Amino acid sequence: MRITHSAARGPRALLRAMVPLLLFTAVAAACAGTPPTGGGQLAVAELAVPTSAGFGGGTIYYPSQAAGPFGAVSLSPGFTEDASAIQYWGPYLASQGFVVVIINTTNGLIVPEQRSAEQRQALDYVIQQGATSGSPIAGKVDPQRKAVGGHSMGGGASLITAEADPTIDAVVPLAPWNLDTTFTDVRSPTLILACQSDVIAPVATNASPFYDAIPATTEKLYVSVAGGDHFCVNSPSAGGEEVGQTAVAFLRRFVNGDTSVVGQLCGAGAPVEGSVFDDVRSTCPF
Ligand code: 9J3
Repeated sequence: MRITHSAARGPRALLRAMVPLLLFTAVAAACAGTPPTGGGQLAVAELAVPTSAGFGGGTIYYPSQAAGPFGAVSLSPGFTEDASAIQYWGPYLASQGFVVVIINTTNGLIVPEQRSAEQRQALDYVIQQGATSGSPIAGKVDPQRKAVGGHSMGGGASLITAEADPTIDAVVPLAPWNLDTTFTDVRSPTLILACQSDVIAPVATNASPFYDAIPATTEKLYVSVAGGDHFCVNSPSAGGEEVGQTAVAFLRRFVNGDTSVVGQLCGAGAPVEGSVFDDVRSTCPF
């Protein structure tokens, strides 16, 4: 879309518009980041999701020994990425007591609106599997506790999902990207994990205006990783362990209704601007 628009303004504009895409292609291979440290205590198993499920398939990560039920989290990768780009979030969150599906999209080139539709199908799939006797996750999914997130266009998709489905309990966009910044209809608590030096989805035209557009009556938290590139939050600890810890606390607070973690989000234990984060904003206390 951006490229078509720019083409009308001439070749130089087209070239400028393509720079993020070229940068993206150059670094996409390394985008999963490093395996995280500091996960939870629960043993985790994986369940492969076939493409016949309706979206592009993917993987469900779930607590294998603990009974649950747990909240469901549906995560979408970004433009040209597949599930592997954000794979470390799966076992990390599952070890903390969530059933997480990380999807492949039917096509790596689809736009955020389409990623939102596929992410919602995946959320429904997880809930349906949780209600299916014989499924490895039978009884492990609470259909009333739902969160969405995703990287880049997948992060934009998660905000679109929240606008369409107010029963979503929490939204966690990772370095989100979308052409339209006016997310004024988001009513679900939102944690935006941003990357200060992202040149593919610059915070000034993406994460920051998204945060500002979400009404102040919606609980929200914005943390930006100092010096982070577009892939700085593809893994829960790539940008520092505080990234994963903040996401877990936010999901516990708003998916599980666990107020014992608010001290990690607001007040003395809240994320602070310093060596890890360059920008922290919130509607605290919540
Ligand atoms: O999902 C993404 O990484 C979006 C990056 C982007 O700017 O795509 C433009 C074609």
